[in-house]
Amino acid sequence: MTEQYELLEPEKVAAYIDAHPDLAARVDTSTLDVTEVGDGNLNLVFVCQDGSGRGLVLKQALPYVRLVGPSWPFTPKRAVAEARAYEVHGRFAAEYLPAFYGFDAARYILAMEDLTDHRVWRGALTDGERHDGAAADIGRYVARVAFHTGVFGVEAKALKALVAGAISPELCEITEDLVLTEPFSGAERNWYQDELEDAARSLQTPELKAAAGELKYAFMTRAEALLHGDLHTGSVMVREGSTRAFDSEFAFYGPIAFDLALPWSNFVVTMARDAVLGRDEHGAWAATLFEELWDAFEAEFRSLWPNVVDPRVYNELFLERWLAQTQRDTAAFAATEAARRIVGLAHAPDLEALDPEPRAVAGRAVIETVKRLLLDRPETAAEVSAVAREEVARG
Ligand code: SR1
Ligand code: MG
Repeated sequence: MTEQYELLEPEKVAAYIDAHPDLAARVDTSTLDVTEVGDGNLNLVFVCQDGSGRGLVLKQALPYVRLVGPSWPFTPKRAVAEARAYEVHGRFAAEYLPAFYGFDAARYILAMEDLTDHRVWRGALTDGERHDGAAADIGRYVARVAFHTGVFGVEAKALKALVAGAISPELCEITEDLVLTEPFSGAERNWYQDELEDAARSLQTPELKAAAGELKYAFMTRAEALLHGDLHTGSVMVREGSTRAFDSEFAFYGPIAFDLALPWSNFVVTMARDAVLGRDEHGAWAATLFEELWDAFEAEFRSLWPNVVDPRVYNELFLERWLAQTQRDTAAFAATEAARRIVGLAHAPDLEALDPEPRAVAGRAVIETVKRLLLDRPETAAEVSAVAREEVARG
C-alpha cells in the first residue's frame, strides 16, 4: 500500500521552515523564493532562497516512482538511507558532500545546502564543459568511504551491525533489475530507438547474460562498504574548485567498484555524444577521466592503507590484488550501467536530445563498448578508455 504523509508544495515551504527552528535560522522566510527543481526519477526538490542570498534545499521522497507515476508505489524510506549516507560519509569526506542540515523522518524530508552556484556534472559534460579535477575528487570521495566504512577501516563485529543497519532491499532491487538484468534479458519496460533494435538484441547472448549474472551476483553478495549506490554524473554537482556528491538514496553495503563504475559509464556516453557532435577536443579530454578518477581513488586508498585494522593478512600483497580486482570490476559494472542508459527503462538525457541519426550512431557506439568491456574484460582505466575511443571513432 502507498504510504500516506503530507507532500510539500512550494507555497507551503516557508511555513514548514518556520516550524523547524534549525532551518528557520538559515533563511529569512519573509523574503523566501521557492522553486521545485526535481528533474530526477524519484523525488521532489525545492530550492529555497531568501532576499539576502541565503538558501537551503529541501528534498522530499515521493511514495512512488516519479518517472512512472503513482502506478508504481515505492518506499519513501530511501530518504532514511540518504540521511544515513550523508551522516556517515560526512565523517570522512565532508568536502565532497552538500552540508546536511537535518532529516524529518515523519515526512521523509531532507534539508541540505543550496548548491545552485554549482551545476549538475551530467549537464556540464553534455554541454561540453570541462571541470578539471572533478573526476579525481569523486575518486577520493569513494576511496575515503570505501576504506572507512568497510572491513579495512572498521572492527569486524562493529562492521556486521553497520551492514545489517543499512540494508535497502527495494532500492537494491531497482538496480538489480534495471542495471544488472533487464538490458541483457530483455524486459517489457525496456525502450530504445527503433534503429537500435539489432544492437539491443545483441546484448542478449548467453555470454553477455552470464557476464551480467556475475556482476549481479557480486552486487548482491559483496557487502564491502557503504556505497553512495547511484553515483552517476547526475548525482554530482560541480563548480570551479568544488565537487559534491548528492542524492545517495540508493546507499547500501555493496561492491566498491559499483560506485567507481557509474561515472566511468557516463564518460563513455559523453565520448559517444562528443564524437557525433564533432567535439573532438572535449571527447579527448573525457577519455582522460577514467584514469583521473581511478588514479585518485588508488592514491587515496593507498594513503589510508597504513591504518588497516587487521594487517595480519590484509598485507601489501593483498592490497595489490584487491586494487587490481576492483579496477577490473569497475570496467565491467560500467558496461552494465552504460547499457541500461541506451536500452533500459531509465535513460539519461545526454544522448536523448540528439537528432535521431547521430543519437543512433552514439547509442550503437556505447553498446559496442559495453560488449567489449564485458567480453574482453579490460583490466585498467587506460584500457577501458582505449576501447571507448576505438568504438566512438568507428562511428
Ligand atoms: C525507477 S528509478 C530509475 C533510476 O533512477 C535513479 O536515479 C536510479 O539510477 C534508478 O536506476
Ligand atoms: Mg537519483
